[in-house]
Amino acid sequence: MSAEASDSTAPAHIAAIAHPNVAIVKYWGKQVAADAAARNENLPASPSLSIAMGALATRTVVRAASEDEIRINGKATSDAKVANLIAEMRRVWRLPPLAVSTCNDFPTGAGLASSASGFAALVTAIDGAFVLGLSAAERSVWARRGSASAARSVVGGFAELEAGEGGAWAASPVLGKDAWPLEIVVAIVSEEAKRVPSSLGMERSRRTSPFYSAWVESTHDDFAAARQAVHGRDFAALSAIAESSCLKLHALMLSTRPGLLYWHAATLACIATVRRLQERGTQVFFTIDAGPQVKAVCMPGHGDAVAAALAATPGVVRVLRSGIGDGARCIDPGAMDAELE
Ligand code: 2P0
Repeated sequence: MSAEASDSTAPAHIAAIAHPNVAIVKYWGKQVAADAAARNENLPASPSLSIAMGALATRTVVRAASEDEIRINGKATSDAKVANLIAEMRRVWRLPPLAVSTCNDFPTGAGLASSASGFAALVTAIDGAFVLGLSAAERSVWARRGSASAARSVVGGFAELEAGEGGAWAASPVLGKDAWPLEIVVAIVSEEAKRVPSSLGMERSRRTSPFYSAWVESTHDDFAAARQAVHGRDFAALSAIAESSCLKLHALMLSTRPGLLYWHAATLACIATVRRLQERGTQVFFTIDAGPQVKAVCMPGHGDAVAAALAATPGVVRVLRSGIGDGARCIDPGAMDAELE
């Protein structure tokens, strides 16, 4: 990529698809930025590891237009993070005004990582539309600038995000999606968007929680152990690390001032359900991100029992089931047009 803005010519329009991801080892906190340029890099304070949910998707179409326009789920919106990322890309490429239209087939802003799939799809669509020729690692870096978890959705499968050579942060694959076909059952307990967005919440944790430095430090160890468990397909080890990282994150959130409490009563009921399943020998573990939904990750063959038990848990609105998904990629825009009509 050159520092000089370079001309980019576009075909009519391009669509891309990306999947949200479930963090197994969580990211919550950014490196302290010395200036605006460093702030735009959006560098995490600690590494993270995730699995993509192939049955949930964001689809995004990008077109050259007379002025910038962003539509999310059919509604025109002004999204500062999207505008900021496009502005950053324009410092490198001479992009025309863009019409961006993005649709999620799952609840938006409710702890299901819609910003992860959203920025992964956006960067992939812009790369495709303007033939920028970016590698997956470069798209991951651009997506990270929008939302750090989006770096992992570019890669898909089992993905890790950590500091690379010279402190550059791009996600990379740990295992492909077919190498260990785990299933994810998502218990939706509320479809409402969260009140405190993640970026704001994590900055508040950094500033106010007495546990923040222990969180960052211990996450490096969790990350190394999780990566080893994934490489070894060791479900018991991965379960222990994932539940611990999840509960530690929520303890950090609770110790933030004012406290961040994303759980609902039904969230706790779902944890109790997963615990009961585990006592009966079902191979499953729970994890929860910045929202009330519970994601139950299970070994192949255990999904039916987990989905039935979570669907019967009081307060659960519905359950979604997913296998592990691919990374972000361009798709036929015709299919997308039909969906958006
Ligand atoms: C994660 N979360 O690792 C953690 C777990 C939520 C809980 O990444 O500020 O939307 O845009 O980089 O990626 C949510 O935060 O935050 C998140 P920004 P992002 O998936």
